[in-house]
Amino acid sequence: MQEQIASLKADITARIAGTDSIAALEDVRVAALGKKGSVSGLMKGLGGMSPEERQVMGPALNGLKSDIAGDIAARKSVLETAELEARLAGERVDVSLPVLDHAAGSIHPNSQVMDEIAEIFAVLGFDVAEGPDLESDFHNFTALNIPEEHPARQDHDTFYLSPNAEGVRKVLRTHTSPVQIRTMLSKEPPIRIIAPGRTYRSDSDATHTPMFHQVEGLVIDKDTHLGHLKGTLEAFLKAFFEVDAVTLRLRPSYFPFTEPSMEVDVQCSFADGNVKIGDGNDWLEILGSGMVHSNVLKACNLDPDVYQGFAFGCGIDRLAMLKYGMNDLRAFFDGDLRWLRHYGFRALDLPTLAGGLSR
Ligand code: 2NM
Repeated sequence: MQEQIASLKADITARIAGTDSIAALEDVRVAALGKKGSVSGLMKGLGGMSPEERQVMGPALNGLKSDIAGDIAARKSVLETAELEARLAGERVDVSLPVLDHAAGSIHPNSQVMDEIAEIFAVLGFDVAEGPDLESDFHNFTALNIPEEHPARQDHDTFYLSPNAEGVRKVLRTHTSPVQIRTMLSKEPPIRIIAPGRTYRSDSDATHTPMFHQVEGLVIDKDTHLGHLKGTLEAFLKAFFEVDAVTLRLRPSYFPFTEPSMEVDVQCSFADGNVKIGDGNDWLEILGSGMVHSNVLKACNLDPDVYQGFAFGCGIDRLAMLKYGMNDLRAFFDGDLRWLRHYGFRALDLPTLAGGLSR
């Protein structure tokens, strides 16, 4: 019997060592330790032994069983490591390979303009904030002082999703302002952010697409005033249009989420169909802005007697058209390679203020 155990052990140990996969190892385990396995068969014989025999063979068989279980576990971990390494080797990418033809692709004007804007505002101390495209009614409207039944809800030509089981319907955000709401709800002032991204309104013609891009900005602190707003926008527009000076005109306007609200025009001139930003005898409407409404601050749990701030917003597509002389918004979404190559923003060039934004 002792010899039988020793030879069985040698046999199973050799088979374990010979396995080359987890599946093969499992077969060996079932053949040895499974209900009808060889070791289990020997264990069954214990019942017919004399008490003296059983006292010797019981522990011997239990030792065999636990030795084999240990060997299987050890082999399993070796096989698992080998399988993982083989998979990783198969997925290996050589990131040190040189880019063969990086001029073949180009950056979309919207992405280029977003990179330029992020760079300008980074130098002014602004973080980039992001949020979901699918928003709640609260973040897109209610917290922005646009209550239920407010006409501005219709003005926005909102895309609504079907209500869920609880009757709650989400909206495709009509502006990036919900990102500002989320930021005010989750961060302590001082806050300085820009929120660039996709926005959606049911509107489509030569100057409107149902999905478009916006950038909005928000500053909240204890003594923020209109002077900060004007200075920030002046610095931004000067850097963005790469001119030495811009003249701004602030016209009174109305937004539910700001009070006072103003439209910002920039002085410009038109010559042979080209617009030149900076000076001249014309004005171009370029941004909406204002001081954040006290109702918005309250909705974000900020005390209007302690905190104030300003916000602004504008269309990225429109900024790109003005800066790079594009005349039809629909070309932005055609995916026409000739159009993209014509503007040719190089894939590996990141705009920097020091290096020149657009070169
Ligand atoms: C605009 C114009 C004016 C704006 C306001 C806010 C918030 F969340 F602070 F209330 N975010 N964005 C704002 C203000 C946006 O876009 C034309």
